[in-house]
This record gives sequence, structure tokens and C-alpha cells, in this order.
Amino acid sequence: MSTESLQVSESNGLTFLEIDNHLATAKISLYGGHVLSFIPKKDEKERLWVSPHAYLNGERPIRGGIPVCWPWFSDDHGKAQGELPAHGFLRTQMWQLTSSSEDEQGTHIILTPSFTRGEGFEYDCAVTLSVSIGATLSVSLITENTGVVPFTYNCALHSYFHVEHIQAVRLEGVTGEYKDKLDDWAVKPTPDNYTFAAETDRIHMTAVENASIVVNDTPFTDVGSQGNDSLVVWNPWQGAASISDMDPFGYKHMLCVESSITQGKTLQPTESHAMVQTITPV
Ligand code: TA6
Repeated sequence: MSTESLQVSESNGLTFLEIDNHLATAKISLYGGHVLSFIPKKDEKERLWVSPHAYLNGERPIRGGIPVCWPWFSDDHGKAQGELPAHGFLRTQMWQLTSSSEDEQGTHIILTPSFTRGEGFEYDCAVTLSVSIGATLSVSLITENTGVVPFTYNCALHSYFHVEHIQAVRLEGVTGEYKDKLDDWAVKPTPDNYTFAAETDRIHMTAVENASIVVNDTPFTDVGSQGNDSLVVWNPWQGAASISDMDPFGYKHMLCVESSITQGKTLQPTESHAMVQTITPV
């Protein structure tokens, strides 16, 4: 059965899904199983940020949108830094469109990666990304142990949110302590007034369920998380100048708020787990 709200396009050797329904438009790259755009019709404002210098040809992970990090986060793969790809091996492979459907709530897409077993993670499992594009964008990363031994994994939906200007942003709803990557992982309390004036790279160690990106004192985007144990917050600030697929001022228009599992989730044979991020315009 065809899904009328879904079109498939090709560019530079990559395949993209373009969704346009009565509630929103969205764009998804099959390279990386990567959501690139979400524009709710409520206000026609883009919620995701993609670097103008992002590689959209399969040569590198896409800088922006929602990279899928799995089965490890950052360089936490147990080997020397750089020995294995940062953030795992799903964001740099071709995914398949397994199914699509539509109803009053929007368009529903199921994607699966080409492979889930690779250097650094030699277990039998199935991964599914379920994306619903409606008034809310809902992205669910489901991991199932299809083997006979338990395994432990980490993951993140490393979302880059579009913000008008980072210095006008306040992040609300985040509490507890965080580990500061920029200060040798020192543990610090989350600031009450969470604003941005410098490079920020933090793993908040609580399962924050609701965070809100507030711009100029007006709530703009709500970020919901389920099945996570952490929330990662990142802005490279002037460090963007040394990131080849970002321009030096790119940091001004983005904020990463990443629903994540960083403390290890163990699945017994036949068990499965979903980590979900919801993006809701306010
Ligand atoms: O999620 C934060 C982070 O791990 C940062 O430390 C920063 O390196 C960022 O992700 C981007 O990583 P990438 O491998 O996409 O350049």
C-alpha cells in the first residue's frame, strides 16, 4: 500500500525520504537512518539544525539532524580513542525503509540498519528506528537481543536543535548532576539558570524526561525522553572552527540535547528496549 505523504528522492548517491502530511514536513536520510528536518505546520519553524557544510554524500557522518549513536556513546568502546569510530557504526551505514504507513496522527516510518554486528560489538541483535512525523516528531530506537547471551550497549539520539541564537537560549527541566567532559569528567551540579556562554559538553546522569529549549524567554521546543539514563548537552562554541564540517559561527544556531544511555543497558536473550525522543513545538 502506498503512503501518499512519503516521497523518495536521490542525491549524490544517497536516498532521502521526504514526508509532507497535514501536520508537518520532515526529511530522513537512509544513510545513517538519520532525520534531517522537522518542520511542524503549527508554526512552520524548522526544529533541527544541519550544518551547511555537512557531508551529504556518505563520506562522513552527517553533521546535524539526529545522528543515531549505537552501540556505544562517544569513544566509550573499551579500546584506545580513535581505534573504533566515535558514536558507533550505525550513523555511517545505509539503512533500509522497512515499512511506512499514515493515519490521522501522521506518517509512520520503520527503518532498519544493514548490520548490527561489527568490530567492538559482536552480538546477535536487531535494531529498529521507528519515526512518527505528526504534531510531534517521535523517534524510537529499539534494540532486541536475538542471541543466546546477554549484552550491554549504550546509545544516543544526538539531536542538533535549531535555535535562533545560542546566547538567547535557556534549557529548562534538567536537574541533578552532570559529568563535565571539558573538565576531566568532574561531577558538578546542573545550574538553576541553564544558559550558554562558552563551549559545553556535559553528560547529565539523570534520566531527564522533559527538557525545554526556551528562546528569548519563550518556550520553543520540548524534548521528551523515555528509556534513557542520561541527557547529553553539547555546543562546541568557538571549537566549531576546528570541526571541518561546521563553519566557525555555526555554533550560534544549534544546541545538541541528546536522549542517551551512557551507563550501559544490559539485555538478556529475547529482551528488547526502546529509547524514545519526542520533539514537540511549543
Ligand atoms: O555528544 C557530545 C559529543 O560526544 C561531543 O563530545 C562532541 O565530540 C560531539 O559529540 C560530536 O561528535 P562527532 O563524533 O559527531 O564529531
